[in-house]
Amino acid sequence: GGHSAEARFDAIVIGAGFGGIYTVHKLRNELGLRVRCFEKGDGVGGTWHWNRYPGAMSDTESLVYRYSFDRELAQEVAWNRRYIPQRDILGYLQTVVDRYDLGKDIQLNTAVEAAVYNEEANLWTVTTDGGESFTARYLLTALGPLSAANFPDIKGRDTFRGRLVHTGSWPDDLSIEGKRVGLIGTGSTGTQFVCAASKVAEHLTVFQRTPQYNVPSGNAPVSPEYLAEYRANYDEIWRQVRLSRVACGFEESDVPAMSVSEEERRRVFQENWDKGNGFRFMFGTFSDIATDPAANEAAAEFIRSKIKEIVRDPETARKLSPTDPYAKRPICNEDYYESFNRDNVTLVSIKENPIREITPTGVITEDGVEHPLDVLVFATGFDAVDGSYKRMDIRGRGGVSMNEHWSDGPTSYLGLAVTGFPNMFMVLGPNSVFSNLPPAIETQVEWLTELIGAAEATGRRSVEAVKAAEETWTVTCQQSADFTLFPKVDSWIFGANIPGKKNRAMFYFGGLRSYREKLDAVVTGGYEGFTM
Ligand code: FAD
Ligand code: NA7
Repeated sequence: GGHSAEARFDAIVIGAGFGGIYTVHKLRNELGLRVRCFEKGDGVGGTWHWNRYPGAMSDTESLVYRYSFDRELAQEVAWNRRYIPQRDILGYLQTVVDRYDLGKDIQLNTAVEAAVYNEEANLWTVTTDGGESFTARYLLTALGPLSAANFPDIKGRDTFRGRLVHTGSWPDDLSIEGKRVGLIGTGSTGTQFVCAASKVAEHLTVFQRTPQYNVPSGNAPVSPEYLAEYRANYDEIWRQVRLSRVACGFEESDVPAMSVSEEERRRVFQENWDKGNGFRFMFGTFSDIATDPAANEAAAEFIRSKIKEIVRDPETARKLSPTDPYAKRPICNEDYYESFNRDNVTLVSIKENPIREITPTGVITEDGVEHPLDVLVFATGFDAVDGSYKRMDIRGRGGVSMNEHWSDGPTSYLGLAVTGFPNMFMVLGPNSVFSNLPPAIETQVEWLTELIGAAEATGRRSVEAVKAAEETWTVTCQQSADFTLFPKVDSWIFGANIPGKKNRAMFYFGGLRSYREKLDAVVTGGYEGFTM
């Protein structure tokens, strides 16, 4: 430990998910820097290391839920369904780590507790939970936007004598087969869990606070021809992704919903319902589902009509039907609504009938009913975007802490850098682009690699975001959010899921293409908004 020569690096990377893995590769293998990556988990993979709950999978398609940088790997790897399950995403990321020999520079089982900038030495000092410290000129945080679990302290929570787990740290030894399972939370995670658990649990009780709009994912086997076509059209597919808004690999619509007849609207909704995928339903049907109230209500009404059609019990169908706008990150599943037709699945609306308390043997609701359980699953989401930052002590120039700097909510310049924190760069920091994330991660890591390469080549000691640039980007992101209906509903995208958290934009809603154009313009302008 301490400041010995061997503890000194050119760059320290924190986190070994999609973001951190690629960052280590680029900085070490391309720029030739001495890099050390710290990961608190006992394996690489980030999200896909931690989220091992039954049913865990990506809900953006396999085709684009991967790196694009390695075309040769794309010729070799195969997948057999439209969506990749957790185990296979993890395997894919492990393959990338092995292929580029990154493992030797990734120190697992190591949580970084503090990172402090020393202005005189122009070095970051990082301290770990093992009491070691390391220094580096550059600090790259790839902590993950959805890595800090939200584990609400519901009354009686810690008295439960069965297994109580959060989906974001699912233990390998837990099987729910033949068990009485309770589930709190019906977001993307909870609904995936329902589809899987309903088929194996003896009984599944779903405690739903707010229903969400679900559409079919259209998951199905992919043919060898499909993969061959992917490989043959590789460049074109990824070019389209980078020139699109949500980067999901389909063409976004430019037709406003109200510009066509009601009959045509229903036809388009049905066609996309049949194709499957949440982002496709929101952005591939019409151009303005996320922005125009009438268009949004048309899509919402279509989904509600499907719930009525699918769910046999009218009371259950009513409880499952959202009434607020369709304006959260769109989710999709294999057979979510169908699951409620099973005899072993019960829906409890805890908005109408709240949880009174968790007991050693189950959950008691306000109506006095006791729901006996062997396993209680919290699919209650994450303290998103800045959650993992807040759990660390990060100090920039003058000892100012990141938590102080972000006391009004997290801000950044371009999702990448923060004023007062020189040579610290974030991957998927606050106000990064809202899209399918691997292409956003590649965009940022490639851009940062160029920036660091330029700083190294010209002998710049430090790179820092200018205050005015950070303020302008913050306003740009808020405006981009206000242009949509998303701020009208409470979700993690705005921090509204965490009691006491400031409710504000934490993403740029202008789309990946526009985000990339902005990054290009910053370079063309001589790294406009940065002091070097
Ligand atoms: P992560 O994968 O979260 O990696 C961050 C790593 O940093 C973690 O391993 C964490 O342990 C580590 N870390 C954090 N703090 C510290 C510390 N102080 N010290 C040491 N290590 C630390 N996105 C999509 O685009 N499409 C999807 O379909 C999709 N599905 C998802 C499903 C689930 C269940 C979840 C939770 C997320 C999903 N996401 C999806 C978002 C997903 O998080 C991103 O796509 C992507 O995996 C993020 O990669 P990352 O490297 O930025 O962060
Ligand atoms: P989400 O989308 O934040 O969903 C969390 C769910 O848990 C949601 O239904 C919440 O209801 C519910 N919740 C949260 N706190 C409580 C309490 N205290 N009591 C009852 N219910 C609660 O997280 P996910 O993990 O599903 O998805 C996050 C992202 O990860 C997702 O978009 C993908 O990108 C992967 P609420 O809606 O707040 O009423």
